[in-house]
Order: sequence, then C-alpha cells, then structure tokens
Amino acid sequence: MNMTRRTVLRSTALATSLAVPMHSVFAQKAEFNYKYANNLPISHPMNIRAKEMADAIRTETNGRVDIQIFPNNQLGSDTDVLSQLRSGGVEFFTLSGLILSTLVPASSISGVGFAFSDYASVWKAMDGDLGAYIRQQIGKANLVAMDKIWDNGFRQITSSSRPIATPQDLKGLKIRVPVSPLWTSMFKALDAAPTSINFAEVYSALQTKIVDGQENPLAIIATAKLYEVQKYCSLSNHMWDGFWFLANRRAWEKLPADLQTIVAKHINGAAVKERADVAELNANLQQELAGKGMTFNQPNGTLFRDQLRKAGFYSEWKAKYGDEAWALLERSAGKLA
Ligand code: X2X
Repeated sequence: MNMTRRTVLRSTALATSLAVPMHSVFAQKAEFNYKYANNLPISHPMNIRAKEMADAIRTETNGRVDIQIFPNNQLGSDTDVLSQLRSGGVEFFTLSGLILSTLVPASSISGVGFAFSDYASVWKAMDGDLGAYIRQQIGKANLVAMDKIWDNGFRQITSSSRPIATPQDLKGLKIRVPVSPLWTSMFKALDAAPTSINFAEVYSALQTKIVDGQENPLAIIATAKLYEVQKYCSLSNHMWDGFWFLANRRAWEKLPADLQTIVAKHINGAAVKERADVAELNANLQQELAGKGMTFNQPNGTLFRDQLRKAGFYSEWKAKYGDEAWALLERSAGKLA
C-alpha cells in the first residue's frame, strides 16, 4: 500500500507523539545490536518503512539481529555520522550520494543537474549499470551500499524572498545547499550564492535569514515543515536525489551469510516501498503545501540547463567523473555535455 498524503499527515501526528529514538526493547537479547542513523523527520516515509524493516528483520532472525533506528539527526549531522559510520560508531546510515561524494567522488554523478527528467530514467540508471558502478566505488571506501537506493525525489527551489522563474532570479540568491562539491558548483554556475549547511541546521538557518532559500523535494519540505519559513516554491526539478543505505564493512561482514541475506532482503524491500511512498507524496503535496501558505510556480527547466551548459558545468563534471562514468550516466539520461 502506497504511503498517501493522508497517511503521512496521520503518521506525522503519530510520529510527533513518539518523538523519541526508536530504540528497541529487544536489544538486550540480540546477538547483533546495530544502529541505523538518518537525517529525516520521523514522519518521512523513510522512517515509516525503516521501522517495518527493522521489525521484519528481528522477526525473521528470531531476535538475533536488532536494528535500532536513530532518525532526524539524533546521532549528529550528516558529516558527523559519516565519520561514525566509517569508524563503526554506527553500523548503518542512509546518505545522499552527493554528500557521500566528499569521500567517494563518483557517488555524486546521479545528481548532475537536469540529468534525469523522470523516474523511468532514474531507476534505469540506479538499478542498472550506473548504480552498480557507484556501489563498486563505494566498496573501495570500505563501505557497503545495499543494492536498492532509497528515494529522496526531484528537488525544488524554495525561497523566502522571491519566486524563481528564470536563471536570472537566482542571481545572488543566498541559497543553502547540502555539503557537497557538486551542489555548490551547480548553484555557482547558476550565479546564485550557495552556502553549504548540514540538513540539521537548515530550518534555523532559514528562520534566522542566514540564507533566503534552499532546495529539496516536496516530501521533505512538508515533513521538515520548511513551509513555515519559506514562502515561494519553484518546481524546478533541477536534480534527482537518493539515499544509499550504507553499512560499515566490518559490521556487515560480522553477520553470518544467512543473516546478511535476510537483512539485505528487508532493507532492499523497504527501499522499494519507500520509493513508491515518496513518489506518491511528491506528486500530491503541492495542494497541501499551498494550503500552508506556499506560492508555487513552474519555471522552464530548459533555460536553467542552457545556463549550466554555457557556464561549462557539464564539461567540467564530465572531466571530473571520467568518460566511463559519464557514458553510464548518458546511457540513461541522454546527451548532456
Ligand atoms: O540535506 C538535504 O537537503 C537532504 C535532506 O535532502 C539530504 O539529505 C540530501
């Protein structure tokens, strides 16, 4: 059953009342007590499906594997938790490939501006050769990426000061971007003034006007309540973004093969359900957000893509990723540079 908008809003109420770490009472008897951290609100489909996933793993392993979920940056910002994942302080972490690119440069290629125009091309790439290539590169950094990437969605630009209808409207805009060279590069090429801020600090940065804008899919704008501090939402669809479900390699290899199979099955199964939930939400939340006071506009993406091309953005990043990876991207995205 897809996560409908109403379900999310109902789960928001439920989740708010449970706004405590989703610690497991079963931890005391498990053989493997693992921590899974993420940066999304408890009400986001990622956490709804992750709870189901952890319950199914505990049941099918007869309590041998207990995964405790720490949502909403409870264990620290993305930058902090990536360090904890590498050291084994946490065993699992979901992270955008664009943020992971500070460690695995190739992992941001899925976020190249305007590369994907629809989900058919996204999943052809991410469940196909490009996803396999990125997972291989992640493996070289001593991390394990599960087969199915979780969906974040197509990203939209929000602002407290003005709607973004053309690339000129971005000129000088103080826009928050996640900590990632590709995000900074893209908005600099669009003449904006990007500031790298971890998601944990985004709401307060917008509230205190450290930045005027940010960009995220509607499901995050809704579940993180960014509509409270942003007036305009421009449906730019300027990039698709996803979350790799990452494991610390030592922790993963400690699991016997039979437990690895069960854990991977339920993690990947939850990813597929979360994808459907997020796509449903992102397709239906505009009305809800307009009801919360946001003003929407639909910019012409071609103008932004032309600006990126003129600024040399695609040729710069083709050179950084190399011909092999770029060819894998264009196989699903079409000709870019
Ligand atoms: O930091 C963001 O904007 C978020 C929540 O979308 C990511 O994790 C990339």
